[in-house]
Amino acid sequence: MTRTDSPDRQFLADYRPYPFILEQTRLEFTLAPDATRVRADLTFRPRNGSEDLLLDGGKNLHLISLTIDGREPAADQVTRDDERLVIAAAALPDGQFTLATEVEINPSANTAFEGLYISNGMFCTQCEAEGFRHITFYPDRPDVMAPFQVTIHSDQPVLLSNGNPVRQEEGLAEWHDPWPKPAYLFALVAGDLVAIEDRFTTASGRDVALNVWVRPGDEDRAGFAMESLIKSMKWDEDVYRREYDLDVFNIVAVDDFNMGAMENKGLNIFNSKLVLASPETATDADYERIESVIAHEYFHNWTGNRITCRDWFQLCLKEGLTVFRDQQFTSDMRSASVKRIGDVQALRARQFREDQGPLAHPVRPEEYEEINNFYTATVYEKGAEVIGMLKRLVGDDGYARALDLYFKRHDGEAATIEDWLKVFEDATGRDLTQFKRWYTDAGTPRLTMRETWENGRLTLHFTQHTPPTPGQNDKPPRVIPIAVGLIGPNGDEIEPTRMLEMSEAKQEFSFDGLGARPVVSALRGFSAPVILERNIDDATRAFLLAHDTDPFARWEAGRELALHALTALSQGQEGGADYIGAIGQLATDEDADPAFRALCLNLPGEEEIATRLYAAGAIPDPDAIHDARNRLARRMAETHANLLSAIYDQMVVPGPYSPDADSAARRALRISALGLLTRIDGGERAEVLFGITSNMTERMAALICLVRRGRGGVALSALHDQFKDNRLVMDKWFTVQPMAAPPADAIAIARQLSERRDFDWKNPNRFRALLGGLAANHAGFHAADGKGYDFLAEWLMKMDPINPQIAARMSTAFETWPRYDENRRKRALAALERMAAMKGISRNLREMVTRMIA
Ligand code: 0A1
Ligand code: ZN
Repeated sequence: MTRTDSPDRQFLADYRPYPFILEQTRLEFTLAPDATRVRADLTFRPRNGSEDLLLDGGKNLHLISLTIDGREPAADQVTRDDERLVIAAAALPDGQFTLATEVEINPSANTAFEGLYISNGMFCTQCEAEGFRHITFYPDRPDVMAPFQVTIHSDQPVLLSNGNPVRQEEGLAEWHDPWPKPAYLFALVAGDLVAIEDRFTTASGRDVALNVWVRPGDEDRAGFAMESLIKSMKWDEDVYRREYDLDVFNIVAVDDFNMGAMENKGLNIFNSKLVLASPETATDADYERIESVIAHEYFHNWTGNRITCRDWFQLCLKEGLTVFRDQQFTSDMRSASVKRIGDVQALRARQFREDQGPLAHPVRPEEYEEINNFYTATVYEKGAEVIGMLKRLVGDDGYARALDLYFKRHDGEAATIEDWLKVFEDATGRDLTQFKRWYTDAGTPRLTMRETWENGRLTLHFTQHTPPTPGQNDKPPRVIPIAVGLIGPNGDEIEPTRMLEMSEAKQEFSFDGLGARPVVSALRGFSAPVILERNIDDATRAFLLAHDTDPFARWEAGRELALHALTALSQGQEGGADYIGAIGQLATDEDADPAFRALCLNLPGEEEIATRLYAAGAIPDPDAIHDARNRLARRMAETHANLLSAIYDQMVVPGPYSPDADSAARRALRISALGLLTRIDGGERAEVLFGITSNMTERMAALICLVRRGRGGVALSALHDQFKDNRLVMDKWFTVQPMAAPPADAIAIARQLSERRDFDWKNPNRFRALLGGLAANHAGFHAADGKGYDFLAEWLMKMDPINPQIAARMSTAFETWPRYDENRRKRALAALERMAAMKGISRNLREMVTRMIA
């Protein structure tokens, strides 16, 4: 590793099982905002021989008492430092014993939202990855699993924890979770909440009570979350044969939450933005996201909870698989091809970007300083892609057999990637030694394809190469599934999809007996997360955009055309004619799904263009890219004005709003047309639409168009007046202004917004809304004078002492700094160095900035 060594660094190679078995965990909470008492009774048994008992627990735990089987150990047998408590082996009985501790903690002082904290007067917890150690002394590691018995004393009306309720009375509740679990899956909620209720009967007849808990007044926005939960439960039974295993399933929405949601056993806790939705406040994208995250957290019940991770290096074991499952679910609920294209776009925007820069790491990292910094697109989204490839290689039946074996063999265990690959080997007989490189080697492989044609034989010549990433220079070839089809000159498919398996650095595949030279449709369905480089002209791309039967490959052909035009335009060359022509045809193709047509009409974003230029060896110029994109959009609008206007009128969705996929698809196409038309109509349509529509999808779309044209004032005030008391809508209001502003105004706008009283920056959603909005304005954030970098760094340094996770997460806006010109690089580096030098910097932010500077 090129990074500086640190005493905090953890290594996969150092794994050792915990020397004790934890047989039972009993917790008793007496809740008070400033002084909560936590009593823990932990029954241990030594695994073998006598060792010291190490318990995680930091400075925030005020120890009141500690006994072993009821007796206090001698003072010199218990030692403490900033991170743990150690009980000397000599103080421990030979066999089973119970350690009882009582600590006092202060939830109202917990601004980092890790452990037990208070959000809007409600007690709640977040324990993944290492939050439980802020609640009590405990072996806070995922391979230590135990059944939990929890008692809560509190005057809050609703008291929840994991498992099944065993006692509920005024001021007291008792919960029992029979399924052994690690501490990171513990949860507690106490507050003034109301539930919307439903029930679900599992395939084997278990009657499960379902509740979505929200603050009074929010009940009418929780129905969609409940519907999504029921669909998820049914789907996991139908597709994976997985049933729910408790009598209740609770979901709670909280306003202060660092991430999206959390899969605590039987008590999922959600960021309220992923639960609450109504047509007036949520967009189609919000609805789709809610449906998929509810599914994701529910699916964790089997992939994460029943089978968990041995250690945090194995995070992708539960996250890659659960993302893969939620993607399958959404494909089944909505349009599979549109979902696939969306997932590839997200992967390229976030994961390829990560792989291209200083934060690149393997899907299964081998070292870290702060595990919270590894909840990344690589672990999640690339982790899911790797499973998709595995499924392609072993086939659907092989995958089903392997998964059945996985659940059977590892239920109740804390497993590893080796265990995961072994079930595939055992179930299918396939050797996965080479495949494992997808888990251990970072970086996006570059795949090149060249064609030769001779006497009715088409040969595809492939090479693969993975560029170096931090700490990994040489990467041997890996197995790559390449889905290929052939299209005849008349546009008919002559060879349906075939899966080629590449395993060497260089390899050829031939197709014989062909009458005329076909056009190759390669990497269909994005069969592997690689960058495919092929020499192909715009006319052939336009042909594929018109004829390819694989929706991904078809979309990709259009994307490539657009990117080709945009990179040329941004470098002062001509381009775009083929793309504009081909898009006109596709936009009028009434047989194509409107959502697909919308995807094809949307130009690649500026960040994507920059990534493409950098990958091709150029230095991206953010202002030139912004300009090129504007010019191409304007030309598209001018060329197809009538067509776009017809689409805009035709795609009105009649009747009351419904978030279903078909209606959303029509709105998506209508909005794409609006975005282009706004380039030439001065914003007239957007203004009218904003005034008359009542759904947030169209209102936001119109607002973005107006802000982009510098005409957002009236609409922004109207939205503010109507929704100033709705946090989630106000978050959108804070995002859209810096995000869609003309780049030259973005920083001033962000600064002005940051000075408002309602910029409640300690709320993670609000902070992300404003700073994330600015970072999403590519040319604005990367302003040549470095003001964007300075502004973000200033806020990260302010946030770090309050909430290090959020500061570290948002610092990834800097990860692309090495790709820009020298002036920008110098300014970004100066901002990073300022942060690195900050006194008292958190481990979270320190690790991120050090990796980015290295
Ligand atoms: N396991 C959750 C994500 C999550 C991770 C960390 C958290 O706090 C640091 C919170 C949530 C998921 O995959 O949804
Ligand atoms: Zn997850």
